[in-house]
Amino acid sequence: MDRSSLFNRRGFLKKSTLATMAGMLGTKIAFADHMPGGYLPLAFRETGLAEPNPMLIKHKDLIVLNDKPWNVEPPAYLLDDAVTPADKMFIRNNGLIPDSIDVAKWELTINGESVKAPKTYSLSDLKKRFKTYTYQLVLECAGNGRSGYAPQTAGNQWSDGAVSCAEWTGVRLKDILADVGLKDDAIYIGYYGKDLHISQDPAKPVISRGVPIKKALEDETLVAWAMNGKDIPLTHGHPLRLVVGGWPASVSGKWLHTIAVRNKVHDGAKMTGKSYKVPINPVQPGVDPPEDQFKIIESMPVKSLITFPKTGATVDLGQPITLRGHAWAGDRAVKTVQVSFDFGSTWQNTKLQAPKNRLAWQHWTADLKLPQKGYYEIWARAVDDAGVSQPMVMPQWNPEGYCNNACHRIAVKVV
Ligand SMILES: Nc1nc2c(c(=O)[nH]1)N[C@H]1C(S)=C(S)[C@@H](COP(=O)(O)O)O[C@H]1N2
Ligand SMILES: [Mo]
Repeated sequence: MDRSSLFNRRGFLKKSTLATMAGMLGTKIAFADHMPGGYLPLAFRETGLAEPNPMLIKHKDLIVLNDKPWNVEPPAYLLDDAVTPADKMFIRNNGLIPDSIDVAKWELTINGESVKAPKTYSLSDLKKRFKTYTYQLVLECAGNGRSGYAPQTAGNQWSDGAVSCAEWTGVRLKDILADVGLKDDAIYIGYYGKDLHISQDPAKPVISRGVPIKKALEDETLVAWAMNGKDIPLTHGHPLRLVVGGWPASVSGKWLHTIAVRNKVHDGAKMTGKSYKVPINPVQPGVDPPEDQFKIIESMPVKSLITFPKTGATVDLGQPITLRGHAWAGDRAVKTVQVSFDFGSTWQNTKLQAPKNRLAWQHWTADLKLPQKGYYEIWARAVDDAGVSQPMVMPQWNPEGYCNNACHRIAVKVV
């Protein structure tokens, strides 16, 4: 990590760095103006990451794919919790975290061609005027699993960790939109967040995506101010975030300040071109068709993770192990999860729980007895309630490397 981006020319922590640190600590640094030049507070040295890392109070085992902007993922075994805690949650930023956030002055504006009249709410308006709901929602980056595609595609080379299921609290977008009043021609919404383009040019948009009005009006689509019962962490969208479970997490806009209700498909940054799109017709790996032959990714495909044990575990012969993991299927529910330890020749059922609520992930466990000494791969395969299964090795290749829902595997040794 480049220290010069944290310190100003005189060698003191930049105001923006201090604001970020305060956000991470949940409180201001007292006597910050007394800190010596070049000094980095202890709390930001003990993250265990190779370099001091002020953006993240994150588990030391997280893997940094990129620090400009921050893209960070947990290895699969860190996703073992039923509800993903903040310190183990992946980060996908397209730009720079906003510099200064004044929660007292934060507003949400609803505008666009298809509102009867634009309307603006303060955070306390939102909390007072609408009923509050809490849901566990799966947010998976559409690029999760990209590193598994051959030939390799451009973009962050995520393994399997760009997915989370946290508990989000806020108000229903549909209640806000009912209060604003929509015209009959409303077909899409688009969000705008306060993050800065990597060039620091405020005129350049970072990301502004959206969903069809039908998805926007679902009960579980939230405008949220809390995650896991606390203020949303700065990196994950503090103080306000759109949360749309089951779809590419790129539609869940962080640092939310505006939602536009559109009379056409939203055309914000990363809605156009080939971003978050896949070819309408399957292509041969390596073939990149023209733009007009792509469609926008909507519900994410069925997928599962093995979160216990971790790859590299050693088991004594005859000792049973209980595997654990989660499974999810975009807008659908998961019907079954099976596991195999013989490269998919035979499969055994797991115990699969119902989701806490629609669009939450489902937990599964399986008791396994590995029959002889040696190296094993354990594979997990989920099937959704429409009968669609995870592919064993690789799904349909696509030029941007999205939606890789191939079976997750772990390697263990029996000794
Ligand atoms: N404002 C804003 N919202 C954003 C992004 C962003 O860069 N800026 N990234 C999106 C993408 S691509 C993903 S995958 C998720 C990541 O959410 P997380 O960092 O909280 O895990 O946020 C989405 N919302
Ligand atoms: Mo993403």
